[in-house]
Amino acid sequence: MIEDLMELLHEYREPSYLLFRRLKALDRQFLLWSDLVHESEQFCETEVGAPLRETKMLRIMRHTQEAAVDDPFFNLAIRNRVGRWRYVQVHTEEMQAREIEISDYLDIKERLAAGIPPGDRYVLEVDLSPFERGFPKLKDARNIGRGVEFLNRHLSGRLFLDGGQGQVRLFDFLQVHQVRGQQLMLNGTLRSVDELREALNQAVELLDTDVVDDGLQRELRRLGFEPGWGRTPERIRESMEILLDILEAPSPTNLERFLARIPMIFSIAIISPHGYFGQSNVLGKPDTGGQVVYILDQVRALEREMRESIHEQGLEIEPQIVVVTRLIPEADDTTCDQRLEPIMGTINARILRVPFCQYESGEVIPHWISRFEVWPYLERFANDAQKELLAELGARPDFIIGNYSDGNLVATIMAHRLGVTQCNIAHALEKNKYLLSDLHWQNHESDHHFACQYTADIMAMNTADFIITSTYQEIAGTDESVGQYEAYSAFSLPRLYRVVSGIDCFDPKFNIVSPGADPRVFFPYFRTEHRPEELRREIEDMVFGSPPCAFRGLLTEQDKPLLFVMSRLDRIKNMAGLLEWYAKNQELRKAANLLLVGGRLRPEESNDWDEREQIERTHWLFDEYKLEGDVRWLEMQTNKTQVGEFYRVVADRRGAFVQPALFEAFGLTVIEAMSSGLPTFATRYGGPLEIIQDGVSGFHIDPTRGAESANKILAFLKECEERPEAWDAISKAGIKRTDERYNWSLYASTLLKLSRIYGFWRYITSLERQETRRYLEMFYGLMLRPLARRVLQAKH
Ligand code: UDP
Ligand code: LCN
Repeated sequence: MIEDLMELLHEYREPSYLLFRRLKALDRQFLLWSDLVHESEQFCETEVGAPLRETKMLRIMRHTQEAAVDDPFFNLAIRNRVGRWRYVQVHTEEMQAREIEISDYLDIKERLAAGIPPGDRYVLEVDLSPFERGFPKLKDARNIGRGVEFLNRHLSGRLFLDGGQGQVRLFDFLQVHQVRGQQLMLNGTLRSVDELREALNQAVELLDTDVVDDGLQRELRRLGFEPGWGRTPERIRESMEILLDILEAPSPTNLERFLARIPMIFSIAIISPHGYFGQSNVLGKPDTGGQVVYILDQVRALEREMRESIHEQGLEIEPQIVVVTRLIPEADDTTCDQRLEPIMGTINARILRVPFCQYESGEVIPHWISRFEVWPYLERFANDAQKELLAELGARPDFIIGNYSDGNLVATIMAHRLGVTQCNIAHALEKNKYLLSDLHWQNHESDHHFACQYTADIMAMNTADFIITSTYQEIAGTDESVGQYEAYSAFSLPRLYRVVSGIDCFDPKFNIVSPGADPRVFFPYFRTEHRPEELRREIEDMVFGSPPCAFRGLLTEQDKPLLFVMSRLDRIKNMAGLLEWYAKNQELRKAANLLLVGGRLRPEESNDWDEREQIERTHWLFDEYKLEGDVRWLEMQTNKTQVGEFYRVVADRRGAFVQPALFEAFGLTVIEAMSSGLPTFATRYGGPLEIIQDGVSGFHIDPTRGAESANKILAFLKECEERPEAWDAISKAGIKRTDERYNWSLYASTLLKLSRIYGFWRYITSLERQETRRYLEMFYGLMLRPLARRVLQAKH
C-alpha cells in the first residue's frame, strides 16, 4: 500500500497535492480515520479531485487510522490489515513519501502533542518483542482469538520431537497432581515413561468391569494409578487409552481431550477490586455495572461445571471459588462492608472483601474510590488479599482470574508470587474510549490517571498466561476500527515512555469466550408462565404511575410504544445524548415515549463527578425541551428480577431497547434486551457491532450521528406500525442470536478447558516467560509505583 501511495504521488501529483492541502486546511495536528475518509471522499467528488476517484488513493485513506500533521509533512499510520501497521511520511510540497519506523512516528506525535523538541534526548522505549523471538504466533487474522487451538497444534507437534523429553515432562506433570494432601493420577511407583506405558496396558485390561470397587482401586494403585482418571471403569479406560495414544503419536485433538479430563482446577480466585461488589443494591452505582453481573453469573456457571467435571473424574472434592474485592466501610446501603458473603445460587462460592489501606500507615480507607483513583492502594491490597485468600482456601488457588485493569494488576502480582496460572479479562480497556488519551495523558492527571492505568494494562497483558475477550473486535477491531487490545501495540505517554511493541493481537494467548445473560432473569416476553402478574404490574406502575423510587416525567399518552435505555449514568454511555436526539426529533416524540433508567436524580446524592455532570445535563434537557409528558426517567434499578421484567414490559408494548454509548466494550444490556425478545438498537462502536447483525437481529446506530440514529429508530417504528411482522422478525432473530452465541454453560466449559490447557503448557514449556516477567517487574518498580504515588499527591 505504501508503494502504491508513492506511485500515486508521482503520477497524480496535482490532485494529490490538492487533497493534502484540503486536509491541511482542517487545521488540526491529528486527523482521525473518519476525517481522512470523509474529506478524501468529498474531495474525489469535486472536479479537481475526480482523477483520484478511480485510483487506490481512497483505499489508502480508508486504511489510514491517523495522520500527524507536521507541515509540510503528513505522517500516516496505515493499518494494512488487522494488526499490521506501517508508517509513512509524505512531503506534501515535494509530493514524495518514505516509510518511517514506529519510533519515528511516535517521536513526531510526542513533539506535536507535548511540544517535546526533537533531538537526541533519551526516551524510554518499551519493546516486548525481543522476548517473543521464537515464540509461536498466529499468521492469519481470521484465527485471532482462537489461540488455544493454534497453541495446541503447534506445541503438541514440538513436544514429542525433542528426543522423548516431551513424554518425560508429561509423565512428570501427571505425577505432581495433588489436591488438599491427596495424591492424584500417578503415585511414585512408576519411574519412567516405559513403565507408565506398561502399567497403562495392564490397567486397561483390568477395567473390563462395571464398577470401581475397593479391589479394583487397590489393583490400580498397585500398578501406580491414583484417583482422578474417571468415575466409572469405562471412563478410566477411555482416559488411559487416550494417554496411550498420546504416548504413541500425539495429536492436538487427543491432547485436548486428555487435558479436559485431568483434575487440575479445584479452586479459583477471581479478583475485582473497584466499585461496589455485592449482590444487591449495587447495580447502577458508579463503576458498578456489567462487570459485577458478569462475575456473579460466571461464578455460578463455573461452580456447576467444576462440580460436574470433578464428579466425572471420580473425586469427592468440593470446588471453591472466591471473589476477592474491596471492603468499603462506608458501604452506603450495600453489604460491601462485610468481609465474607456467600454467593447466591452456589453451594460454596463466596465474596471475600479486603479493605484498601494507606501503604505505610495501614489506615483503612473508609469511602468509595473511583476506579481511576485506586492505583496507590493496589500493591498493599494484593499483599493483604493474598494472605486472606490463602487463609480462606487453606492453600493456594489453582487458577487466578483478574478483571479490569486494577484486578488484572493484582492478579499479576498474586499469580507471580504463588506460581499460579493467570487469566485476564479486561471488560473494558479505557484507551479506545478517550481519543488521544495516551498522548494527552497529562491533561487527564487530575481525573482519570490514564498513565497508571495504561502502564498496569501493559504489564498485566504481558504476564497473563491467557486472556479471554467477549468479542473478536475487542482484540483486533474491524477493518475500519482498531481493536481495544490492538491499541496497546504502540502508543506514547510523552515525557514518560513510549511503547513500540506492547502487545500483539496475533499472540496465541487471546481467546474469545463470550458471556451470556442469566436465563432465569432474562427470558422472552412471551413466556408468560414465568412472569408473575404482580411483578409485571409493579413495573408498569414504575413506568406509568408513581413509583417508590426517585423519578421524573409522567407519560401522557401511555399507549404509545416505549423506547427503553438503561445504563450507568456516565458520559460514555451517552444516555443524555439519546435524550437529546429524541427531544429534537418531533416525529419520534410523537411515535414513542422514552424510558430512561439509570443513575440518581439528585446530583448531591452522587459522589462521582462524571455522574453528577450527567444528572445535571439530563435535567437541563428535560427543562429545555419540555420533556415531562414524553419521557420517564427512573433512578438506577438494583433489583435484578425487576430489571428483567422492564425489558419484557417494553416488549409487551412492542417497543425497542436503545444502547447509544459512544463506545461499549461489550454491552450486557444488549444481550439482555435481545434475550427478552426486545428489538435492540445499539452503538456501532464496540461489542454490539459484533453481537447484532444489522437489520437482522437488531440494528446498529452511530452515536456520533444523533439525528440519523433517531431517524433509523423512527423508520423502524413506522414500519412496525404498518407491518407488525417486522417487529416479530427482529425480536425472534435477537432471541436466536443470543441463544446460540451467548450462553454461560458454554462459557464455563470453555474457560475451564483453557485453564487446564494453558496450565499444562505453562508447566511443560517455558510459557511462563520468566524474562518478560523480570523486565516487567523492573517496569513496575521504576514506573508504575511512582506513578501510583502521584495519584495521591494530585489529590492533596
Ligand atoms: N443495570 C442494572 N440497573 C441499572 C443499570 C444497569 O441492573 O440501573 C445492569 C444491567 O442490567 C446490566 C449491567 O448493569 O446487567 C450493565 O452492564 P453493561 O455491560 O451493559 O455495562 P457496564 O455498566 O458494565 O459498562
Ligand atoms: C464492562 C463494560 O463496559 C461492558 O461493555 C461489559 O459488557 C461489561 O464490563 C461486562 O464485561
